[in-house]
Amino acid sequence: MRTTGARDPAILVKIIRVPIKIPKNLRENLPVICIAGGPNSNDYGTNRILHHTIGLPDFSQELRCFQTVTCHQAVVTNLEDAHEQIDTAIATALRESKPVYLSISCNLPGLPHPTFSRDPVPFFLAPRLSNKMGLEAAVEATVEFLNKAVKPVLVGGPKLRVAKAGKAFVDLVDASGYAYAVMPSAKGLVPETHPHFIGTYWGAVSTAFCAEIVESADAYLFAGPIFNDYSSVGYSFLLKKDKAIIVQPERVIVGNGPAFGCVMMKEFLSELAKRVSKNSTAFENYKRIFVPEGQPLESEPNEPLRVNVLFKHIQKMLNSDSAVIAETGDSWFNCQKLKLPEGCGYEFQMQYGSIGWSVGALLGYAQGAQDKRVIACIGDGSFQVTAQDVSTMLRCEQNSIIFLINNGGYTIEVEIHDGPYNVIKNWNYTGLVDAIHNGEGKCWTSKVKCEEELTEAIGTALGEKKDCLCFIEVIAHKDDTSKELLEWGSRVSAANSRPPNPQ
Ligand SMILES: Cc1ncc(C[n+]2csc(CCOP(=O)(O)OP(=O)(O)O)c2C)c(N)n1
Ligand SMILES: *[C@@H]1O[C@H](CO)[C@@H](O)[C@H](O)[C@H]1NC(C)=O
Ligand SMILES: *[C@@H]1O[C@H](CO)[C@@H](O)[C@H](O)[C@H]1NC(C)=O
Ligand SMILES: [Mg+2]
Repeated sequence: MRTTGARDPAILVKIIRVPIKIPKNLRENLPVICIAGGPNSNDYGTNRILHHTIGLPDFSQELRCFQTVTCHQAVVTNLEDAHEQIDTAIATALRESKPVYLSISCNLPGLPHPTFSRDPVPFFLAPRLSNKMGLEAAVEATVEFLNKAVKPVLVGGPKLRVAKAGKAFVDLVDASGYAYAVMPSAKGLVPETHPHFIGTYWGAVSTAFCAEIVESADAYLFAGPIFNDYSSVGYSFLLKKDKAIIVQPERVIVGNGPAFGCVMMKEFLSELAKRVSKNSTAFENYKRIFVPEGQPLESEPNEPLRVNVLFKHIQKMLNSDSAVIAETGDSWFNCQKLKLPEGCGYEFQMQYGSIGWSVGALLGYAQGAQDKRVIACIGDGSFQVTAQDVSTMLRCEQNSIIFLINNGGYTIEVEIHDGPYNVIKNWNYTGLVDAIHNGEGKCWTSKVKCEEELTEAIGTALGEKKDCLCFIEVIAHKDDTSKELLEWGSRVSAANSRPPNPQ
């Protein structure tokens, strides 16, 4: 690391010169380094009241906010320990794969210091290894459990990513011959083109025939799951703990017990692949009963565009050079049903589930994955929260395709708990993006109301305007939703509105 000559806190990011591979992912367990410009070093220890505070002579409030959402915080107020503090923060972020907070007094970055005099040596962090005996015992117990099952299945969860175990999971699929499914928040982490893939396991809103096979299995191994009220569809999963093997990044639990700590998921799945016996019963059952989903009904000429028709067309746009970003809202469900070609990226955020996430996520993803044309599906309500990020996309010359689904409000919320607050102020979304574009940079917008207009707009976005940021505002009926949202909304609503227990 080395300091730059600039004092602007924005320039602080440049002091991080250690080669960090920015992961092309936006999900849980990310080593994000948040760098903030802090008060002038001479102000610490005084009783002064500074700007960007709540008006008390206390500079710790921001730090305390970040303490709850980062795994490490460093406040650099002098050059003597700056190098060590910055190193420790970066190493902790990488080792824990979690965000860290780094505040640096705004008068320090411009100054030279001998600790920063040499170019940094690339980081090397030793990988965490399993306790060999624990690993052996966990594999032994799991093999015994799985090898006596009649129709076992595998389910991939979102923590496959932090465990870097996606490939080990597929190796286990190949070795075992089991059918495998993916949890909604893990979509994109395992291939969907593998013959044994049976779809998204999401309880009552799973893809066709997937929940039936998973929930009727007599043994299921979940690799890196996060079970919350959303992923479990209002706690309506029909799973039994005594049939489950839960593999977390560093831990394995077999049925109701035993549990094994200090076992790394990747090593565990690889060892398991060597020892498990083949059993394709669940997969064969799936193949036997499977009936493909129908196609949406053909549109009449000029018929108002239906959401199922929109997603039929988005499906056709996908290839190995694409990625899909799915915003909170009905897009969660519609995008979840897309069949991802090999190599097609996929991101969504159902754990925190904040609306407006996808606009910034699209900006960052497109910047990190310049070999991909990123397609974002964003609801009108979500877009209103973070629309201004489009400006930075244009400045960075990104050529993503945004489908802005204008259904006039918070449709997902309508299905959970309705009220007049779910209708939002309509904007001229193409007009807004045109105003941001303002004739500078490459941008193309279109408003579509029927399938003919959609087909034409997609043709233009993929053809003539392939170098432009393409913004397609799709006008949809306020009640036009996926069927999965209706089912999920009713169940989540029931879970949210459980009455208080009697005291
Ligand atoms: C920051 C934040 N505020 C509020 C919510 C509650 N919320 C969840 S989804 C949603 C509406 C999303 O509307 P839109 O983007 O138009 O999607 P639609 O369901 O209409 O497709 C709201 C308000 C939230 N998740 N995050
Ligand atoms: C699966 O395992 C069951 C129970 O051990 C066994 O009876 C069956 O033959 C196996 N099926 C296949 C296809 O391997
Ligand atoms: C919305 O914006 C577009 C172009 O940016 C403009 O042509 C159109 O007239 C606007 N619509 C309304 C209703 O003002
Ligand atoms: Mg909406």
